[in-house]
Amino acid sequence: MSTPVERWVEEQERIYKPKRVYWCDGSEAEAHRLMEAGMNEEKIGSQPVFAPLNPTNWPEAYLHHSHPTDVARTEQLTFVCHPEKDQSGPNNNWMAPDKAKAMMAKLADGAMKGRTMYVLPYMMGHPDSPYAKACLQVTDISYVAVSMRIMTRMGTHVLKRIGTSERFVKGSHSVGDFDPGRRYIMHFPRESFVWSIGSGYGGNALLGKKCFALRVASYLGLRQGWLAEHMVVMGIEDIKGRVTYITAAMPSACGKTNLAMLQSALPEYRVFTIGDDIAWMNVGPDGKLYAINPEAGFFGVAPGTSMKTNPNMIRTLKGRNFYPTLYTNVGRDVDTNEPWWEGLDGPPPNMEDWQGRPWKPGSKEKIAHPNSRFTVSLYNCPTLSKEFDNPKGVPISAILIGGRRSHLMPLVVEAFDWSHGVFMGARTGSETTAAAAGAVGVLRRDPFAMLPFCGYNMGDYFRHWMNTGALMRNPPKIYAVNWFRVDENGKFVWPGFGDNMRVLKWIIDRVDGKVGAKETAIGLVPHMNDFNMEGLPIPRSNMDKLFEIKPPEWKGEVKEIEKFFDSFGRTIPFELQTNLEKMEKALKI
Ligand code: OXD
Ligand code: MN
Repeated sequence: MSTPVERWVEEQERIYKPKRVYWCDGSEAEAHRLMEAGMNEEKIGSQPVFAPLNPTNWPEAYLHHSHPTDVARTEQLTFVCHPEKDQSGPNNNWMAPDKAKAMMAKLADGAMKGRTMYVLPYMMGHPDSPYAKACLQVTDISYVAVSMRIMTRMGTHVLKRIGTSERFVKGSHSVGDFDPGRRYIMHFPRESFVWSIGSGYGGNALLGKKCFALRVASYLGLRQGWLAEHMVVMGIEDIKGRVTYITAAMPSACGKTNLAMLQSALPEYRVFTIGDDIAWMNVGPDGKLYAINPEAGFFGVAPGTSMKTNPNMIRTLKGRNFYPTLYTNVGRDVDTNEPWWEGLDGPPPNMEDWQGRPWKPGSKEKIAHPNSRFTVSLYNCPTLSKEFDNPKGVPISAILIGGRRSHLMPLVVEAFDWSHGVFMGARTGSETTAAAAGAVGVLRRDPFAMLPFCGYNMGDYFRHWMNTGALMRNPPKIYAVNWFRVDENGKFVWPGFGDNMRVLKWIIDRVDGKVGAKETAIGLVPHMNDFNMEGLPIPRSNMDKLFEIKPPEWKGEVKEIEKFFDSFGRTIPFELQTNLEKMEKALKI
């Protein structure tokens, strides 16, 4: 008798008709074989899937060029298929599940002819964690198989854990012919099933990440009473060795990875990394909120990463523990065969761009794609927390919610209470980045940085956040943060990076009840003499600019928030409306 896992894989084989089926065991020897296949057998267009980079400075490093039309998440081709449109909400594209499956079956029919179908058994979360989930993905490209081995805990042990159970998470993936017209990422949250065709890009193809650990898991969290969030998880140790754990939600390409492994500008603090992208948060038996990072790797944005901005990431990339590290759509120094991206250092004279084309010095074209990425194991990270593998997770004292706002939003604001914090999360706006296809720099509402990742109606999601607060004896404090305010000349006012520790210090002091705060119409802000400005390279007047609240500017914002909340109709919790009205009154606008 075959098991449900075997039967599902046989069904996938019947659909895709691959030349052969290969079950991955997650071993390092196998990773070497997959890299060989990617260098010698598989191609994207005329280029091999992987090319080795200079291992002297960049150990175990390989370059991957994606298909040029396949460089970011494609939100317009991403669907969440609940039985009713209203269950997916205005925040998602929707198609009836049967219709979506029929369409995908046509695209999938024979799509793996002449190719290998890799079967990937993997865990999201530590296998011993009560919060972990056992998953299976099929794919037809070594890039995805190797990336999943870095990003998750992959191996035969997962098959043993699933055994004869029907309850495993299913991901069906084929790159198809990379035709954007035949590219869809379809989610069926009620069946814990994702079907993705036509893209090899991380967020569309590594199905454990955005597709399962956020879209499908957020829906599981709604049903089971927990939260799947687009958040950093980190510990901050003070000089006495006491660690405060926090999570932080920020939209894609807004500095989550830099924050997760920040090198503190204040010598009395050290940061320990648990995760840079996804947090699963459960209320523990003691009534506190605990977070795990379900992933095991970083899929980070390369441009802007340097010894100056994120030295710990450069150390991670140059670490030697876990094979291999992948570089996708970065540039290449032709003389030294090293990876290169904007912001790393001055451009070497002889470069190839992200598509492998010679780059002419002086050209205005980017060398690395703005959304070029590295894929590297968290176990390489020198700041990895010793709690990373703790199955229980870490207790969370504060939740930060960030956006990229060049105006209006102060550097940091504390919520009056949980309900006000949920309001702050729900109303968050952010200027768009290159992590998703489409225009960059356009302001859109991105509540809790989850707009592209919430696997159900966001009105119900806000209600779920409200309810989760009520389950806790002492819920974490909630903060809105914004590192991106600019001055009259368009220059960032706040230095960011290691200096963000100053904001974190104030938050820790607040959590510990050591300092007071100033009440404003939009929340609590620091008294400047409680805010550590020692050695800060900006004048006090600029600090005032960072906390300035200009009621006339807020008028438009309030209108926008109102419109946004209205778009959810009856599902929007009344508490959000009440908080909005209170804020409007307090601003006297
Ligand atoms: C990511 C994203 O890749 O948010 O993490 O796009
Ligand atoms: Mn992300």
